[in-house]
Amino acid sequence: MPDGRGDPNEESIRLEDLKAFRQHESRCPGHPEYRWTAGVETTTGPLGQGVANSVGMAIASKWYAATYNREGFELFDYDIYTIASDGDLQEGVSSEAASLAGHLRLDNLCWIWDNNNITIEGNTAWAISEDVATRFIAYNWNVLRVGDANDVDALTRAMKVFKNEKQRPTLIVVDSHIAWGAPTKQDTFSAHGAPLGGDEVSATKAIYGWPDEKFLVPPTVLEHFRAQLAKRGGEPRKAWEEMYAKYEAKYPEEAKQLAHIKAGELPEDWDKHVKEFPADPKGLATRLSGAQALNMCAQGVPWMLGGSADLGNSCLTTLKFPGVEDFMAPITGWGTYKGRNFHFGIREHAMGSICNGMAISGLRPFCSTFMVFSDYMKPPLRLSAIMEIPCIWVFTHDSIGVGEDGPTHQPIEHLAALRSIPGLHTFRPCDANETLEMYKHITKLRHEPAVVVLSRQPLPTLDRTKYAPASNLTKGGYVLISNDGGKPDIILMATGSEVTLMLQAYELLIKQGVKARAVSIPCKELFRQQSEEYMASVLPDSCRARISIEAATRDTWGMFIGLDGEHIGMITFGASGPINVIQKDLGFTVEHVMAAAKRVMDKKVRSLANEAEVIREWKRRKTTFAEIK
Ligand SMILES: Cc1ncc(C[n+]2csc(CCOP(=O)(O)OP(=O)(O)O)c2C)c(N)n1
Ligand SMILES: [Mg+2]
Repeated sequence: MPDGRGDPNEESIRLEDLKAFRQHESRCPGHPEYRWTAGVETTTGPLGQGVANSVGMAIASKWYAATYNREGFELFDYDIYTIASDGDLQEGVSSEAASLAGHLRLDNLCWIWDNNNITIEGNTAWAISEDVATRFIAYNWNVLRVGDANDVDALTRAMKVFKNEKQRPTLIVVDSHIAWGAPTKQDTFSAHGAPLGGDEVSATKAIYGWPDEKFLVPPTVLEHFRAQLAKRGGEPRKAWEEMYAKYEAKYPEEAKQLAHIKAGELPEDWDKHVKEFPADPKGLATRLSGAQALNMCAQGVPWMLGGSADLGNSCLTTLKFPGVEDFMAPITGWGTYKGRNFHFGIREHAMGSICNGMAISGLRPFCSTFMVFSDYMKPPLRLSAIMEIPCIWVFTHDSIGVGEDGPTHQPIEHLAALRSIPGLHTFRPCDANETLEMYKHITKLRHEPAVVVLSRQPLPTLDRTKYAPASNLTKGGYVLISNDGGKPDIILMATGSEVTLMLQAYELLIKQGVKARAVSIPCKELFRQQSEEYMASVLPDSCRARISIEAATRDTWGMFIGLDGEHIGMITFGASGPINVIQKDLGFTVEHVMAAAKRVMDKKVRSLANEAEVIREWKRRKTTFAEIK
């Protein structure tokens, strides 16, 4: 989907842009950037991301073809070509992505490997000795070799073999030389990052038989290029547009969907399956209400699709409404390329990068894993924010509530990490209706990626006749309940599972005659985008006795609680055991909140020295067997 800046008919990169390579605001930045320079299809700075994105793009091509092509109307049959470097193929993410591409039999995918044996430190032989081609054969790829990058005939033959391959993705190993022709710099690692230098450039041009001029484009070259491109692209484009006009007449519903996808819009009645949750003190885990809310939204948006890294049964992100299939190679008999449920396998990193490729292709992908494993997918999370593409990242088992799975599975610092990514909106809803409002909000996003943080344990579905409506979620934070008439003695804040605890403390406080308010902040980033007036109405400056409660590190709570407030959160890793035991052990009890409330109202906030003592105590308790001996 073309989505670059400015006029689509304007030249994407002009000679002046090339001259401003790497300069501020240049269309030729250090690494090409999606939505910055028209024609750049993805942001590929971190090695491995681009090739993994290409698997998502190839998936999208297959999905569009299977979903929208009709007999006599081959609207979609496009292939994806990717130029891969040594570094791309050394990165683990490319192995995960290639493994899945081979498994899915994406015969529309062609990686062209610039096999120049050079990376930044030196020769590739210093760091890698495996037979990459054989590895790709094991991944079920068709592997071809072109022994000389300048052999255009051999390259053309390889491309033809790719076009005829109907079972597997293709890897073309192209042997090449970095800085080819440079008399002293060819095949050296210094040619990767540093300019060759004036003399070396002149000497190289002499070897090429090229005039020694800078930024020279002879008019004949320009004419040839324009004539070729117009001739090659113009006719097929016209034919395609004619076919599309007939398709539109014959299949108006499908054409309407395609128009929506292209414009980044939703179908008019996309939310017709959306239904609020009734109040329920017992409630349900937000991963469960999330499953229902995701299904309600996805049922109305046919191009919302995704899956999990083998945790679909726990994260509950499987689409379950009638007509949904698994995305599989049809030959397996387990699904089709029309499928909307994906099995990414235990390949979190590639799952993220593949979703980015799908989003760039106009689809609305979601994917899920346990929140603690979001670490495995940090690069694509970050890139979705840089590229401003609306991926939906679903992370369940969001805190110490995972109980018996213990500290390795209890995300503590992850909320802080996710919230620290500019442009990424992280949501941690407190009940079923906030979860539903969150999915409604996210479904409408066009350029913002969103993180969905969901609980494993049940949370009460709040009675919204008593508490403020969940639709306030779109403001990021709101007063759930108050008895303070605008002048609170204390403000309590919480997100997700800790909202229940906050409300218990709130009830006790008002019984004691305290003027209090309880604030739910499901999305800090959205909250911070509200007007000053709104922020001040939720968190009035007059009240500095403030408490935040979240079973995670303190991260940015300081900006809401101020110097006089206290955060009830995690300083150490969690522990293994039943959830109620752990919550008590780690201080998530109403008694603890009440004690903190008294401290902040008495202006006797706990000092940092107390935190140091908590850490010392934690270490004492973790004294190892070896040390005891
Ligand atoms: C994930 C990641 N790690 C490290 C880098 C820094 N880096 C940039 S290029 C490169 C390797 C260059 O070798 P190659 O990929 O073979 O490209 P060539 O120099 O042959 O064009 C490295 C390590 C990066 N961009 N991304
Ligand atoms: Mg190289």
